[in-house]
Amino acid sequence: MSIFNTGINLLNGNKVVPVFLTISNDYAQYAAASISSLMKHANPNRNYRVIIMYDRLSLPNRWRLRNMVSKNVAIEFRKMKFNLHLQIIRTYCATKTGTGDFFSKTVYYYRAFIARLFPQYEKAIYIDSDTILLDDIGKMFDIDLGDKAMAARIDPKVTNVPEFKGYVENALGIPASEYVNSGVLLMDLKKLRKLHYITRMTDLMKDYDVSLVAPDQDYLNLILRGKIMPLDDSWNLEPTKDLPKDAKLLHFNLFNKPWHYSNVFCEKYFWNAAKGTGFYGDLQRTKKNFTEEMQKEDHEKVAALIAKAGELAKAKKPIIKFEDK
Ligand SMILES: [Mn+2]
Repeated sequence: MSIFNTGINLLNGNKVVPVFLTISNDYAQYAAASISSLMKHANPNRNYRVIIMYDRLSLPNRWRLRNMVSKNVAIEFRKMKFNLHLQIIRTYCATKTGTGDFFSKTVYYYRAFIARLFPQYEKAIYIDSDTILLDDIGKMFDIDLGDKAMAARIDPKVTNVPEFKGYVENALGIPASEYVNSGVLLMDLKKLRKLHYITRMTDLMKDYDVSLVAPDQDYLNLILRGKIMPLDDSWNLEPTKDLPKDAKLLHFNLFNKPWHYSNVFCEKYFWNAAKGTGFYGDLQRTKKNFTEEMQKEDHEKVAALIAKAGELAKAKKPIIKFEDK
């Protein structure tokens, strides 16, 4: 069977597990490792569709990702086309975030479009490209959301870093114990459509002249407050020395990427997954070419982000007032 046929029979299956990633060329290498780990742990009796939303992803990179397709995991692409919401996001990124800012790239915001752009799905998963699966993602898909619009993990960086905690509680007005990380999401797309999620997000971006610390994640928390179910920690774990036995998904969040640094906790899971892809050589080169100068910049970015959070944490009242209409 040619690769053109593989996956076609998945199109009509109503029990397909849709998993979204949003990338551009510089994410392709580690997104490949994430997808490879998803395939390795996929249930052979189930069908999955990995849907890559992209902007500026070269044809060779799309080919290499497309070639990873397996018997029960289809790989599809959706280029983000111009629309007014995207224009608002681009304007926000160009004017409210610095060039060295982690969130200056519009690709971070594409997850907000999933409900709007894919009306054929009622439920879907989104994962960051800096994740590695250690278990079947279909198990997360099966979690019953009840009356919630989403499931996501309470963000450990916010509960553990005082500047982030102060920022979330004072500037956003959300208790740290409720604030979630947006790197792994189980979404009820019907509910998100009903809430007009993307419109609410871009309305906030237009209406408030503020530069947030983690913009799309902050907006997500503001808009969906009270509508999010806490996802078990095992589905969005930060790398540690000793992983808990029930670990299901690793998230190399924000800093200390294994493709940049040596002796990163849990790096072996990443490199093992990367080996099975056509991007292994690229990843080795990326790591080799990550100079001391770049490490220094990386550390400065981290420090700047924490300092920005610390500054905004001084707010006497929330800087954004989201009204649930
Ligand atoms: Mn991440």
